Amino acid sequence: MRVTILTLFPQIFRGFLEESLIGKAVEQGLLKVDVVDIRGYASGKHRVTDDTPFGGGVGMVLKPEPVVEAVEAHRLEKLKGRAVLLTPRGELFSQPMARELSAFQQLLLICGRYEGVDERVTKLVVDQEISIGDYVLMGGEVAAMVVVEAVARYLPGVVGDPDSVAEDSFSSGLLKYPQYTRPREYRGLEVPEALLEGDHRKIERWRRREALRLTLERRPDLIRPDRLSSEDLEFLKGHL
Ligand code: 6GU
Repeated sequence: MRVTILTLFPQIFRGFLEESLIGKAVEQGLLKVDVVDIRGYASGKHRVTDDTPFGGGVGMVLKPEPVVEAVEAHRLEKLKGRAVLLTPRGELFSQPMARELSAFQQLLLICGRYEGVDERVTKLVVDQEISIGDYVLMGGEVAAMVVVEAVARYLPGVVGDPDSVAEDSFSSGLLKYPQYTRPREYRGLEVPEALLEGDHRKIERWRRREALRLTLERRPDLIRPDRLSSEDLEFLKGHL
């Protein structure tokens, strides 16, 4: 997959693209990332990228020409691509969306800034608008990183063990069970017995129940009774 990030602040992405699993994926060529400075597509001596809003009001609006021209210059016609604008008014990002986006050969991520982006950018070149949650960020850059991480986990070879993608919170529809590693006792806190005996059925049962308990407590909105076994439902009844 090729990811093309369009931003006024390309430096924000430096450490992100070099470190950890994203850095490795880029190094191994599993993921190709270009960070494009929108200012490079602005005209005039001062390469101005923003202007005051028609109709008045606070703040500045990202001008249409540099954004549209940057998209047009970097959209690869031979690749099946999707142009995404990161904006708080977008559709709420989710695990299914991450999986869908992982099927495209090119993702163009346009980072909004200021009080908004001229609406003609959306009309001319944007396929989809995405928000990462109900809060306001100063720009789309952090949101673009969120999308890159969530999508990259679905690309073959990026996450060492494909089971860890399948088992995650949300893929199963439940929050993930608690994890423990050595030592068996730390500051008086013991690892639960069920995990120590090597009895795999017992371990699975404990994990399933902990996942159900956590999900009921913190995210009851995620619980879909039609996707639960009769044993799951029986266990949940005992916790209502
Ligand atoms: Cl994608 N952009 C901005 N500026 N704020 C956000 C967001 C995006 N998602 C949530 N808040």
